[in-house]
Amino acid sequence: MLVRVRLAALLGSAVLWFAPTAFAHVGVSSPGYAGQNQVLTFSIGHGCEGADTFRLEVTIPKEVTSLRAVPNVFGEAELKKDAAGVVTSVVWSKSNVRPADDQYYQLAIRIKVPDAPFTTVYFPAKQSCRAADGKETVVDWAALPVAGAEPTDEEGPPPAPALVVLPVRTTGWNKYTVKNKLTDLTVFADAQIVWSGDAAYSSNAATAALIENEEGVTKLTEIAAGAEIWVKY
Ligand SMILES: [Cu+2]
Repeated sequence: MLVRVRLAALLGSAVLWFAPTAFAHVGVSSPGYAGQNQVLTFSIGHGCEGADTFRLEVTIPKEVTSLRAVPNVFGEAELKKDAAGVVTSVVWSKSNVRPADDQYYQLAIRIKVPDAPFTTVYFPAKQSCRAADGKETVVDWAALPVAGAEPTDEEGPPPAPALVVLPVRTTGWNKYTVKNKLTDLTVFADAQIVWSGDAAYSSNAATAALIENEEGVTKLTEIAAGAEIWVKY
């Protein structure tokens, strides 16, 4: 515990470091916080081989039961619903197609984030582009990760936008019980430090070096189901 206090004191003066979220293609702002009303932004990194994007259809997973679309430069969204009135997809489209792919579009929805911490929710998206000569292209951002495989960036099928759900947090220390085993600790990329017993993790290189060099502290690489952890944001 002494060790923990000492490291914590060191962290007190550390500058918060936020991981830039990579939106290479079509992605969603992540993480979400369990049970919270939150605006999710879908970013369209680029069009289709030089052609402007004129339509995006986002499939809404069953876990999301409360949703509103945010109007944007595409206008107001069309909400597709099933027989029970549940929104199954959100469609934005615009009629003015630009002659070049030179815009960065952000399209947003406000949802109640599913109350399921440490899970990932997928929003498959269909991107449609139209070139100056009228040729249309559709890209399906729908691939789900394959267990054990490295996530690919430019190769492989286009990945579905993924929302990582984390427990509600406050600045400072947060105590959680992890329900499912966690092997990817990068969900804590913007935490200063994560403790589980005498093991610690940080995505910050300087803090990670402190962890490595501190006697009696081991490097936390995964978290067992049912473990209690302390996370400092
Ligand atoms: Cu891309």
